[in-house]
Amino acid sequence: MRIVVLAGGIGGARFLRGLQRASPDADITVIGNTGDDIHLFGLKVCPDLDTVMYTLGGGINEEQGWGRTDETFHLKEELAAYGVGPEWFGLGDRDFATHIVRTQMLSAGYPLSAVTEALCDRWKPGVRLIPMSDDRVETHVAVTLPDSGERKVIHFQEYWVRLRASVPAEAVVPVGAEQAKPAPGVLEAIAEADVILFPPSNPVVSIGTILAVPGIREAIADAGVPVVGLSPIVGDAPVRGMADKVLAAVGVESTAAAVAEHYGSGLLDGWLVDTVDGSTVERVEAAGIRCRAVPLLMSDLDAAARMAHEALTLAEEVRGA
Ligand code: FO1
Repeated sequence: MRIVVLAGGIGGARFLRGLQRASPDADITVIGNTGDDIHLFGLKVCPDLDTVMYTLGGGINEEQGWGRTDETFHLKEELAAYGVGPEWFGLGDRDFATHIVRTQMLSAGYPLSAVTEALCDRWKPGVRLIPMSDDRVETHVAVTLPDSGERKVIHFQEYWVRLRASVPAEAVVPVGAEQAKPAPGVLEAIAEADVILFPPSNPVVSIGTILAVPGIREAIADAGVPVVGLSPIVGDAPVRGMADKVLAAVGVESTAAAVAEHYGSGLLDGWLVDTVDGSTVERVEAAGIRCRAVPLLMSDLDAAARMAHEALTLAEEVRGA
């Protein structure tokens, strides 16, 4: 079975590990979000691609869900000693190697998709990881800074890591998305898929950014195969991260049903909500999206595998409908 998964960072990567367990023979293609990418110290950092690669490749810092395990920060300390920032983004020594190799290959003219394939040759994630685009897309967030009251547009990473999403996101802009083209292989993978999954990644800055690349949303809507998503919101709050902050920016309430309606029945055929949101199944089905309430807390690999199995089961129900 050919499965295509649109993935952001931590939630998407953990779901993918469960999907591999639930469907070990599946041919999985991951379309990775690159809107979180940031250029630091002259290097291109791709947080969501690296989180998928490290998580499935066995190198992830498990508690954090990002960065490498057994990490040290000598390079970061030395840069700080020279007064070279930013200090708020925790790049570790092992992680720096990934960004150096990536930047070296990009400078040599390789597209990000080829670079990602090369990096995955080492990590062997067991999926095909393709960036949503080879073109530069960087999510920025409009905020009113707490101390000065100044209104500013800042990089998503500054909003998420330095400000800890502590102020409302007044607008979320995937800069460059309109001009971006799907990376080679993205549209082909969608066209050849037997099922397409939206894992519990951030619906605005992760999955929303991938869908903002012209051609991708249309390809999924026209794929003619079941498209099933899992709610990242459980009991009106995001399981992890700051989905509620950015959902507000796009006028979507932080509920499992509102996220399904946000994606729309033109895109989604099926939607899994957590058992605590069982009462919302009716509202989602009224939106033309088949809905089931199942446990959605990805507390461990077995839980993630059960969720993946539920998503694939719902996809077959949708296909048979
Ligand atoms: N997240 C943090 O909360 N603090 C950090 O210092 C941090 C550093 C970091 C370095 C490399 C990387 O690939 C990811 C990093 N992240 C950090 C996570 C990152 O902000 C998020 O994983 C995604 O951008 C959102 O999913």
